[in-house]
Amino acid sequence: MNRFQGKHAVITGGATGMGYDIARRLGMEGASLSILDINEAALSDATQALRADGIAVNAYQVDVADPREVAETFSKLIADCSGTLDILINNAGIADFGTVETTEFDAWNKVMAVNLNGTYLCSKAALPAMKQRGGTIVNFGSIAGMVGIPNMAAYCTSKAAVIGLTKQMAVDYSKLGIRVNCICPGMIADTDMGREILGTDVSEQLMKLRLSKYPIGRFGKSEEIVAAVLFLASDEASFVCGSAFTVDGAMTAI
Ligand code: 1HS
Repeated sequence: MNRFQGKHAVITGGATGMGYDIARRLGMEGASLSILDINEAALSDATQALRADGIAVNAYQVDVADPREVAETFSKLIADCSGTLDILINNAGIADFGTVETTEFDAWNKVMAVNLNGTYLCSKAALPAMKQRGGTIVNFGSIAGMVGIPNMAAYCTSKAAVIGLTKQMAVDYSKLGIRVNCICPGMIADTDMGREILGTDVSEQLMKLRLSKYPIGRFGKSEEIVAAVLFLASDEASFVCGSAFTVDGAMTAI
């Protein structure tokens, strides 16, 4: 398939993990890329690997939680791609563990700053260029924004806010030719974040309890989220707008 021929896609957190996989799949289907990441060494490795696959890519080191850095980065990348910004994937995100009582205020603020403010700031910086010829934004919500996950107070709250922001932006921008959706993954076992969350299960019993919430009988795989993100970003999803698109093995259906 060549669904993204002639399109330019921006992926935050694009140097590693699922962000890298999304970037690579978009590139393999014809998109040119801007990958953004806080990790400079990972950006350099990712850029080399993507170019070796014949993908046109520019890389930008940025902290998505920093308003000044985001504004400067987007003004540079928009100039570099001659203003043709078609797709924004707000993938950058972090997890944190704790109840409301045990979550320190600094940790709370950091999760909000990356997951929520980062999504807001990158969208704000991309929209003026995107409005010129239409486009699409895919945010990263989570089932954790729909149901409470034990010991993840800040993460759940940040993802619920991203779902709200997604719906709000869809209302303001759909009439301008910009579709905004969010993907809401369930537990994805083969990502750094998935491993981090599963690592909090101190016993076999806790792991079984987590798994028992998944009617499909297993956790998800990164490639299953990547495929859904590409669908949302593609013209095949032309009437999908303001959606919190669950990819969760029916975890939130029961
Ligand atoms: C990482 C992704 O946002 C999903 S959080 C899922 C936690 S649980 O369902 O395994 O408890």
